[in-house]
Amino acid sequence: APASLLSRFRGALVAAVLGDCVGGEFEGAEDVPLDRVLQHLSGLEDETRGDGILQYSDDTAMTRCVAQSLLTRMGFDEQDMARSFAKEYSLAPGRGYGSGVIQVLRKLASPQLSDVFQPARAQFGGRGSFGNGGAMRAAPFALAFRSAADVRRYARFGAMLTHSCSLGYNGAVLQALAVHLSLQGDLALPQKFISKLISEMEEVENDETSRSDAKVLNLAEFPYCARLHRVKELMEQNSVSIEEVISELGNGIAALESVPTAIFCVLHCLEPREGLPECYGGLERTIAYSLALGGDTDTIACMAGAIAGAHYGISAIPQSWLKSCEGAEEAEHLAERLYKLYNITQSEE
Ligand code: R7I
Ligand code: MG
Ligand code: MG
Repeated sequence: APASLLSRFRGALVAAVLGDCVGGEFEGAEDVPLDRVLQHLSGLEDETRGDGILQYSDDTAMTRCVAQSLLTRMGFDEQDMARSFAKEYSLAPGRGYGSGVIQVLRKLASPQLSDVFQPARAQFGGRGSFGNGGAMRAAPFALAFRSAADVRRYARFGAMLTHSCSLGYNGAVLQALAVHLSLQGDLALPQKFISKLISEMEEVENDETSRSDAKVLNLAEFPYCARLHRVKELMEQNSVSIEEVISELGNGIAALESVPTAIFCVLHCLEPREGLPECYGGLERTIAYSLALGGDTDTIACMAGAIAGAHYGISAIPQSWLKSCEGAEEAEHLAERLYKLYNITQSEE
């Protein structure tokens, strides 16, 4: 039976934390043999293992801020969300934040700041960051707003607090939309799922700023749509190597090189795959496969985890994995509160 909506809400936020926590081990690694990934994951099941809990990173820290702000303000409030990011950073600066975003988070802490979007605009010579820091924390927007239009609008503003380059915030929009569709059960028809995302992103990328950023950065027109078309092509191939995925889609810290990749991980792992244990379900496959790509593993596994968790639901996540992850219980609690908010808010569609 398909998972209930509440189970999907829980699954989305909890599997995101799982991906972040287990992905930290391989962040920045170039070659990650599948053996090492499976060893790392089976180590989580070992009760006698003495290495304790896996800490979450900035991905989860900022996702919690987004969820908490949406809950306390019962919607999007840029001032509150900005303050929440700044406070979280000042309390725990050592969670592995991107080297550029730290400057933004410091500026957001200033009580004199009136335009909370200004510090992000000053990044990287005035064009803004194209890192995946907006996308990695985008899942809660899909749990707070019912309509695709609202998910798009607020995921964009939420990302713009730190990422003012269109490649940065459009990546967040894509990630939030992927979670939104997955919550609706759309992954039951994978081809339709990817086609819907492409047509959404055709609208999103059809604005002057996105078009000119793509040009300035020497990218194809409609860069996210182009990557999503590659995802579609890879889905139609009989077999796909890790190397092909990395060269076609990327595994880097830029949103363009990680959000479509995370989406591919979920789609690819809907079916059993060679090299992955037969006892694994789809969610376990998705997490393991994300880590095996190397590169920005915590973030790709976090984003793939959110999309997959929204599809399979909470019961697909092994308890033995979760018990090693810092913040998993808190994520479940936030998901339950967002579910209540979702059910009292009227749909605008
Ligand atoms: O995007 P951001 O929050 O970083 C998120 C990543 C995730 O992998 C987390 O797990 C954590 O490890 O960091 O932080 P930013 O500093 O905005 O962007 C990340 C990096 O992308 C920067 O430090 C730059 O190396 C690169 N980058 C850019 N480089 C050149 N020009 C981002 N934007 C630009 C740019 O415009
Ligand atoms: Mg991180
Ligand atoms: Mg990362």
